[in-house]
Amino acid sequence: MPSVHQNAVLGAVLAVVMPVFPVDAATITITVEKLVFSPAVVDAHVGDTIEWINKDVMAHTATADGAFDVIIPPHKSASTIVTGAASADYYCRFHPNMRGRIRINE
Ligand SMILES: [Cu+2]
Repeated sequence: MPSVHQNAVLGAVLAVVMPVFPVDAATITITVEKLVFSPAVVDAHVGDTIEWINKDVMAHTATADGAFDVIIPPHKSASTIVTGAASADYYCRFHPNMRGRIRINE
């Protein structure tokens, strides 16, 4: 039997890989390489998906206090859907010098 903890992890994984996309939503890809978010600034609309692709051998996060906290494992990708609250400057919790910005256009 899966533990409660495993179910919670599975739920989190499914939430990442099977988001419900609005019809006209776009996916905006940000590469994470050598401790840099590239591009550092992206323009997005509410409902868009932001996907970070981590090319480094270490884990990173994309963290905007009070809005989102996405863990990006090494050589993996992770994503979040832009909400109004996600308009933010974000950083990596492990490497606070890593910074990026999502500019939300309603
Ligand atoms: Cu990092």
